[in-house]
Amino acid sequence: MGKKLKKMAVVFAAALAAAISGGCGPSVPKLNVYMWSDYIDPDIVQKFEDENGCEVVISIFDSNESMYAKLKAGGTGYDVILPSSYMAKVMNDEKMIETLDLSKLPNVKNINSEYMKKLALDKTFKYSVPYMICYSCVAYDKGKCPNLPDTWGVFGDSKYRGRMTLLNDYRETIGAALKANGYSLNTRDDSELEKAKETLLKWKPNLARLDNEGYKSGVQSGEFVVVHGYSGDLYQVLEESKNLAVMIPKEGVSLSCDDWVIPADSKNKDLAYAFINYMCDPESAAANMEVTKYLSPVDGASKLMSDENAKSVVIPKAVYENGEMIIDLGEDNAKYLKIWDEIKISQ
Ligand code: SPD
Repeated sequence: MGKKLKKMAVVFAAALAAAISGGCGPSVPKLNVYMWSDYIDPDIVQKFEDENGCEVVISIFDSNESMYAKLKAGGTGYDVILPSSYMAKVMNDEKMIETLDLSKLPNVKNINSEYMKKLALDKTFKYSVPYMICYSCVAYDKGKCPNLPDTWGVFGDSKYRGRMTLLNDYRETIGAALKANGYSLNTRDDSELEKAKETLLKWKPNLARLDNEGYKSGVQSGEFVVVHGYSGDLYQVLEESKNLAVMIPKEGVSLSCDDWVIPADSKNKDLAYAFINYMCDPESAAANMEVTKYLSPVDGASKLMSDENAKSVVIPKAVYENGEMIIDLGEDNAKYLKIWDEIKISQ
């Protein structure tokens, strides 16, 4: 975790302590944001609060599915949520989120038009606004895994048994096994999915666990030597640990984008629009990229970063060439969930 994100954790702890001790003060509007961890510059959040006379309260989820399950179980009170594009589509289909009023989002003009044409799932900002583009790849300990081959097949190598993790994210991890077999990570084909399941059943005994958050400190501390993770999170870790390197499997990786949406039951819609609009400003986007190491689709943002930082968020050409955007599979999603259940219960 970088210095700024550590600072955010301290501020969060202080806010929690104040809340528990019953601290009181002038009441200001609260914007409740539900999003992934280590994923925003705390200084940008502070600037938004100062300029809008409000308090931003950030709650964290660690997967699209846990967020969705929480909302379906009655979780309310959020004003802005940050699902991946394929999950935003599901939420839109199920009328869980607002149809956006673009007159309140003038800064969407800054979103890169090529991104919107080629990769975005919601091409007209009907219900979502893209925030950061992500791919998933592998980080490893260079000392303990010299000459690690650039293939998903490393998860089948029993040499690293008990010291590897795969993401606890069914689209990402089944996607990795599909790619390892040369298939699309959006396949609907039963025999291809069966092959991916067999691959995962072979990999599973080599894993310490399926993990979506702990892999970052785990690979830093040396508990794990090979971890599957989200690109920016891995580059955040690499910045602090010179013994680690990133490997991009040659068979191809997933691409996804996390998109801002406004839940239909938000009580602070105007503030929610203002927040999303603020994140589409090039200065905010540049600051968020510097901290998170993900690539923002906001035009003009990279120019505001140092050359070194701007270079560090560029998505390698090979990722675009071999990568595939995760899309929503509608009813065929059930095929993936069935396999995932079988993988989870297997020993
Ligand atoms: N710190 C988590 C950042 C989340 C990155 N995006 C996840 C995409 C899942 N497909």
